[in-house]
Amino acid sequence: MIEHTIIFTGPLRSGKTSAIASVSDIPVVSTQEVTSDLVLDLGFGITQDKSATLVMDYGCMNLGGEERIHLFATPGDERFDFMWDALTEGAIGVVILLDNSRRSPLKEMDFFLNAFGTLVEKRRAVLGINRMEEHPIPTLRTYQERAGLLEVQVPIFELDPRQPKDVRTALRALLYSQDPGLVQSPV
Ligand SMILES: Nc1nc2c(ncn2[C@@H]2O[C@H](COP(=O)(O)OP(=O)(O)OP(=O)(O)O)[C@@H](O)[C@H]2O)c(=O)[nH]1
Ligand SMILES: [Mg+2]
Repeated sequence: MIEHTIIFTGPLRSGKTSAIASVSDIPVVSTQEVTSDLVLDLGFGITQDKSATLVMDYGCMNLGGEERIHLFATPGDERFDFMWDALTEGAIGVVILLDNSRRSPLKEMDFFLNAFGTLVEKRRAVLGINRMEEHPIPTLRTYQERAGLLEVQVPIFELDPRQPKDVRTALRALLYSQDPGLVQSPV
């Protein structure tokens, strides 16, 4: 069996758990935490009590034959960021999800490109921007210009994590950078 690992990361509520749930062949193994003291900042001063990933989420995709991808989602909360390096070591790539409704998604982009710098340098990262349907600004071009300034080469997509086809597009881009032959597989 050939095993690959792909990480989904990004700020709080950027759709990491949803993305894994969209494409996983198994029910997502989730560590969701629902706490009354967890008040999420949804931007524009709107806050909401909700559940969030506490430690990690796990899903899995069979590519057919003897190949499968393990999918891990980090928590948005940085309390567990010490685990990121260990996860990165075994991963073929990272999907960085950014929430376009946040106040400073470009700053968050900088933060995550830096935190997952080892994969980004090897061009094993893609950026997925969500909530663009309601928040079209910053545009993809702005993100691309920012990436250009930082001298990083990453594919940048509009990505609704609830849509399997959007998540699959991001995964395909990552697999392609790993091995163009893999794109034949039914991701
Ligand atoms: N309208 C809209 N809702 C979205 C989008 N992406 C995610 N959501 C919603 O945002 C909420 C949070 O999504 P999650 O998948 O839990 O986000 P997460 O990144 O795992 O969150 P944490 O684990 O708390 O960091 C869910 O209710 C999603 O359905 C999007 O592109 N558009
Ligand atoms: Mg989550």
